[in-house]
Amino acid sequence: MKKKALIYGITGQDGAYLAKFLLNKGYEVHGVKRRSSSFNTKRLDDIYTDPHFKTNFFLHYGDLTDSLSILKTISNISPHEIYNLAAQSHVKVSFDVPEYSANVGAIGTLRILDSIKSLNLSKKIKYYQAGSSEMFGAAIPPQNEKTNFIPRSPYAVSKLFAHWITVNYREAYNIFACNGILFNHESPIRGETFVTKKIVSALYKIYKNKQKKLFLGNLYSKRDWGHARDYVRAMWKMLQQKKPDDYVIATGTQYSVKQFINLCAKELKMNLVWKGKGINEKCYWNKKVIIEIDQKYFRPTEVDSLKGDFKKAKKKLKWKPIIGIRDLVKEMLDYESKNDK
Ligand code: NAP
Ligand code: G4F
Repeated sequence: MKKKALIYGITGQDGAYLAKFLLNKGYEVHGVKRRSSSFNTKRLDDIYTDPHFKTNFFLHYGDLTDSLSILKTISNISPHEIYNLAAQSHVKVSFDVPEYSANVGAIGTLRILDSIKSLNLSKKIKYYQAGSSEMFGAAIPPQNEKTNFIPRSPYAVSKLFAHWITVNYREAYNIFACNGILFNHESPIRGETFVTKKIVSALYKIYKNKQKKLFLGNLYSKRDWGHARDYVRAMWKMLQQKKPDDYVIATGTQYSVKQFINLCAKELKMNLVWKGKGINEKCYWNKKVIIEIDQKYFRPTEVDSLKGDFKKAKKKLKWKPIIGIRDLVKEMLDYESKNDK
């Protein structure tokens, strides 16, 4: 029998990669999209087919703040696997909309888990929870499954609730539920306001003389950046194990935001010169200032250094990342060039 998967957050970066991955594995894929005043399914254009004709891909309206829609969708579809990738996923924005971020990220997770339990589907459905390395916050790197969580944002705190409620429903109701603790992962279809996409897209435009300047916040935080294509494979692998468990997914390497900029510039053969310190630091290209610091992009509390230790995933899931940071940068730049109008 064909396996059925239900993806919350299908219109996001990871949702799009996971949907394609599961369709290639022969799954029937269902996804939940939010109603919005303009199209929000751009990332799915290449796999969407008219449901009036034969297809393995279906979209349904819903929202993680709406318990009734969650209960109805899970009951109607009765999937074998649920992947909960939905969240207000921008850390800086979570300081502006903390209650909403918690409603979706924390209580939304509870709503799905409790629907599985209430519908007596605990034995049938396997559940994946999109946890985050942000939960480690101020913990000293390298971080692994045994590292203490010291969250530094409303987003991270909401993800911690989601993490522990997933553990609790696994233990209390025997649900096959796994937490993936994923470090940053990027791609050409990364949201425009995350730092890698913002840098790649702006540097490319500056290089083509279509933009004059880029404004950024903290250049010295360090992140462990992988590729989303590698990371969705790990999500699926977690649900194929004999027992449910929690796993760190990372590359084990880290770069600062400034190093990431320099990697992009190298790929574009742009010779950058950095001058000044703190908020007065500036980056020059061809004697013109192209990058400046704007205080508004700093967070009230920052996560300075993330670097994952993924030994457990390597041993138990036989997973490791394939795409390195240089290939990630190349792929992101190629995408900008192909979509340059
Ligand atoms: P993303 O591109 O921001 O996608 C988030 C998805 O959640 C979108 O489909 C969005 O829908 C949906 N969503 C937001 N609010 C919702 C609501 N109230 N009800 C239903 N759906 C809602 O995020 P991503 O990078 O793919 O990340 C996927 C998940 O992994 C997120 O939970 C994120 O927090 C987590 N995570 C990401 C990373 C990373 O580096 N990418 C690392 C660790 C964990 P719209 O398209 O309509 O906005
Ligand atoms: O790209 P970012 O916004 O990603 P951040 O905050 O690490 O969060 C991402 O990864 C998490 C996993 O650890 C996910 F859970 C989360 O959903 C999201 O996908 O920022 C990365 C770093 C930060 O230190 C930030 O302060 O870049 C710094 N930064 C500097 N200038 C900036 C900017 N970030 C953004 N978004 N925009 C800037 O102009």
